[in-house]
Amino acid sequence: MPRQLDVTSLVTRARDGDARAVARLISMVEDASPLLGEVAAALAPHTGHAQVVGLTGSPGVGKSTSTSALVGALREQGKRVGVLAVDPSSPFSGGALLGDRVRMQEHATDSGVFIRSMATRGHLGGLSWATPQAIRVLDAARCDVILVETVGVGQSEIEVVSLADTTLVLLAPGMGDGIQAAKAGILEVADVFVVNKADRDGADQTVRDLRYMLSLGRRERDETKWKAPIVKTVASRGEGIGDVIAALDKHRDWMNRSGERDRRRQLRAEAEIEAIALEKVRARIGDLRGGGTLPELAKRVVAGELDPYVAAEDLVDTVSAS
Ligand SMILES: Nc1nc2c(ncn2[C@@H]2O[C@H](COP(=O)(O)OP(=O)(O)OP(=O)(O)O)[C@@H](O)[C@H]2O)c(=O)[nH]1
Ligand SMILES: [Mg+2]
Repeated sequence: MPRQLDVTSLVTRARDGDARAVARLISMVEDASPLLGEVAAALAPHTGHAQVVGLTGSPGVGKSTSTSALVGALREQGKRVGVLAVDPSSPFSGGALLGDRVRMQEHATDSGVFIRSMATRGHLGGLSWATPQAIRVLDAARCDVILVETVGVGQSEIEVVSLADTTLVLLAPGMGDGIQAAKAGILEVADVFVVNKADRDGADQTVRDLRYMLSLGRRERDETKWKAPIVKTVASRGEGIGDVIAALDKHRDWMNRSGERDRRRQLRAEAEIEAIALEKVRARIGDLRGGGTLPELAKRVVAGELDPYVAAEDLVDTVSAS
């Protein structure tokens, strides 16, 4: 790889399905390469086609196993598939996700599948910043479906939801998941519920509990609204995966018909712009520290000449003007 990277040719190669070019572009995103702006510009005209599917749920519920099974089923339909495994708790790419790599091994040599682990801790703004860019890379690389698996830890669940066109929430029997899900507010954001490990005792009870909790939230019967279906699976044996795919297709059609797809994408773009803008503002404030503006303001606050609110206003004005 030459030192001077030709971004345009990288993007062209990624569009032709060159896995190394895809990997390289995602690395540039992850490392916040100085060429990031150029990368984003080169990707932009080629994005907006993929269906982005988020998978979330408690640790060990079967997200990776389901992802792998979904990849297999989508490949049988001839679709090109991208997989992003996002671990917001780890600063190391691949470390905590090693097990996933093993599970994904069967797809490792398939040229129609791109698999990438991302660690987002240490990134300012966590998921909100690097993951959407990685999704753009896979989208531009002509993936029909992009599966984004996130280890469920509170905020990141909500973040992955805002990234996805369709959100799968996974539960398993006997994990007290239903109640946890209700607490996390995840019930409202699920487009499809998957009760995995249906080979275990209590799966039907989990489905009943879930139905009951959903019925509590659905007071008015608005027929135009999407009602998240509940699908039972045994991901480790591939059972029910066809039903999950059918539910995904149905949700995609509804999203297109109802205008919800565009509404979500609009919100997603707004959040993305905001995250990048905040990042830029932070960087500029950092520069001002070096330039003396921030220390100067601080000195005046210490001396009682200025209150910190006025000083902060000053700082924002200086940043906006620069
Ligand atoms: N009995 C049973 N076990 C399953 C099923 N699906 C997955 N498992 C097992 O459950 C364990 C966890 O599965 P994973 O797919 O790694 O779960 P995960 O949600 O990705 O886990 P984290 O990424 O650690 O949050 C593994 O040992 C799987 O083999 C299932 O349908 N039935
Ligand atoms: Mg996993």
